[in-house]
Amino acid sequence: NEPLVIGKGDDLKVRFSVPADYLPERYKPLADDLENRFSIGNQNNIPVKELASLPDLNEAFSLDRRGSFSLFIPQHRDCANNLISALMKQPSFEDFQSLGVYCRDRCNPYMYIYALSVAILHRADCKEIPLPSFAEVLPEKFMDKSVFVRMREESNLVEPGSRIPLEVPKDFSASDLDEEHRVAYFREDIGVNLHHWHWHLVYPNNGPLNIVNKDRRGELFYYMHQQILARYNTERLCNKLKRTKKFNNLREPIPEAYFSKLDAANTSRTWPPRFRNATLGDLNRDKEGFRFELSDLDRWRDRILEAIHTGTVTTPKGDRVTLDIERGIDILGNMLEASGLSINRQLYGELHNYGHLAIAFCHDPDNRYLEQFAVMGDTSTAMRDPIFYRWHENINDMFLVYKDTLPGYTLPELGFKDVRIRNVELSAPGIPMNEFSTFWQQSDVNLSRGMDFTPRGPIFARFTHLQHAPFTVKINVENETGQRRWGTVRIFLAPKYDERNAEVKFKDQRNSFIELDRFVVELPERNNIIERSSLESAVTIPFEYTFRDLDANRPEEGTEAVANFNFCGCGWPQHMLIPKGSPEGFPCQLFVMVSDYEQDRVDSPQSTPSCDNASSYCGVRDSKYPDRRAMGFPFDRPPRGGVVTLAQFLTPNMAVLDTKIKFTDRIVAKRPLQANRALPNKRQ
Ligand code: CUO
Repeated sequence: NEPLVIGKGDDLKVRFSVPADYLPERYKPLADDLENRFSIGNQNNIPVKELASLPDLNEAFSLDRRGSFSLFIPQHRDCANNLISALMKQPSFEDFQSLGVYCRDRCNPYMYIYALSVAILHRADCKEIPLPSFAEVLPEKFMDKSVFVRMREESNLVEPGSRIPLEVPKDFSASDLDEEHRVAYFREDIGVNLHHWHWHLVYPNNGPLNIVNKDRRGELFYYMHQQILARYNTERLCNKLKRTKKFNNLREPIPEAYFSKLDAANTSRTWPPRFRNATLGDLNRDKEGFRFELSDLDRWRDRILEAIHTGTVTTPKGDRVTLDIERGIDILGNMLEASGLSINRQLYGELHNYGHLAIAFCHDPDNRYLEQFAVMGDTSTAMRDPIFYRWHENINDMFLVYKDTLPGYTLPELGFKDVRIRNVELSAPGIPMNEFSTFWQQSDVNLSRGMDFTPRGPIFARFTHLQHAPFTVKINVENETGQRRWGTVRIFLAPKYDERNAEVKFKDQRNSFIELDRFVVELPERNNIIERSSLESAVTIPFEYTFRDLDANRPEEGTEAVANFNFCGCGWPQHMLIPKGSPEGFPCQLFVMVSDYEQDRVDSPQSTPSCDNASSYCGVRDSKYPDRRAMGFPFDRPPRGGVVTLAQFLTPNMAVLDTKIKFTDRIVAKRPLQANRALPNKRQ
């Protein structure tokens, strides 16, 4: 461990000059020696101011430095919130930096990185500080532990520059004997897991109110996770698996096993696995300071369903609040999660978070084996496990029960007077019209920043991940109003057939549409041709944000791209935009709609939107969610009376294109490392 240097890995070539009093007691006698040993020349030393008075951080420091950290555990959250509040309150950037340096060697490192990241994302004076990729800071949470042993060997024997990338096998966590493994490429994708970690950083479930209370936060919790499920289920169908089944009977054995092969370097333990047919038990974890029974979860679920069926929730004072069309889903999202904005945590409990814990501790519910939680307990690893989707299906199902109580959208709500879509085309160079093309690609991630070892210098892990050929959607929109109009284009994709090879019924299909893009267009002419590249999608972050070399890809200081870099860590990875498809071509329906921007516009002035890169799943920093419609519109509510098929659902401003996703089962693209690649400065 290097007490003095922030940013492991000497390729960063900066260090903080730490006031001697900041060193932990253990290292104080070594101050001079450490100063000499880690000195790297004057020009890269960052002087750290000594704070006149330090805030009370006893709670933050009480969390075991060599233990684990979970956002789902209330006590851990309280510790993190103590640190977040202190970091947020620092009056100047220098004070903030100073406190960050002071805390680094006194805190649990997982909690520290979380709290520091939240603070950097939310402090006005940190907008231009890019967060390093979390997969580089803590690679142990994203890849097979065997890679680290190989890495040490390679680094010890071979000079930087001559080292070869260490290939991480695609099938490291299981074999095809386990049929769930067919979708492991999705569950274990680095970008997918980074997105989930980042989403929960941008939308912390608890903490200072000014951080938690964001526009339509609860609704976005519902929508982002609903979209993950829709995507996962499409991947399952592509791989001839049934859609995932909700896990709602908590006493039922869980047939899906999971062995992550991840390492927990900080605790020197491996992540506990879950064996086949494991069952949950009542939790009594004195170590983490919580206990609850499975019957508590059942009771909360019943109360939530009762609230949905009666259309009202009860506040702690006993008042009834209606779950109306405007706010209902937002109230429910915060209540089910539960976030600090829950309308009544006493009554409705903490269903989603405690479900994560019940599953994550099922191997040791009362701590008799002194085991820590499994991957379901951590937002950066939870999506690896098949049970994540089954648990979230259960949560999502309750949201759907609510949505089904709402009336279908009327024709005027769906329509756009005198505006119609004439034609939609999908094209990609070298690929048959109206087809998506998917394949495997290899990309590299620099591991050296996340590792404490010498000799230093870059060393890369090479991953095989899904990729698709970039494509363009061309839409011909006719505007017969005789006036310049504005519209919002909404593009979705859904499987055409279900697991029995029968055409999906619209009542099911509407829940399986995955959003591909949403953007505003001007319709000045009678006949308008709109061409939109998949690289501009409002759902995704650019490829370079996932697989990036921090230094090579760092945007230039002072550019807009710098401000975009952070919040934009949140966003669906571009390489996972299109599901895998199948070698014979997986039939899908591409849905395109142009809605009336007058009905979509968000009125509040957008204060200099900094990151609006992936606004569909992540919102826009410091701004309202940029679309007034319910998230998932027009598929979030049941269809209007009499509508049974997708064709019947369509109004003239919508169109459907039958497409196929054709998958080539080989590594088609290898992406060599490139220095100084410019980051696309993508706007919504
Ligand atoms: Cu994102 Cu369950 O909420 O993990």
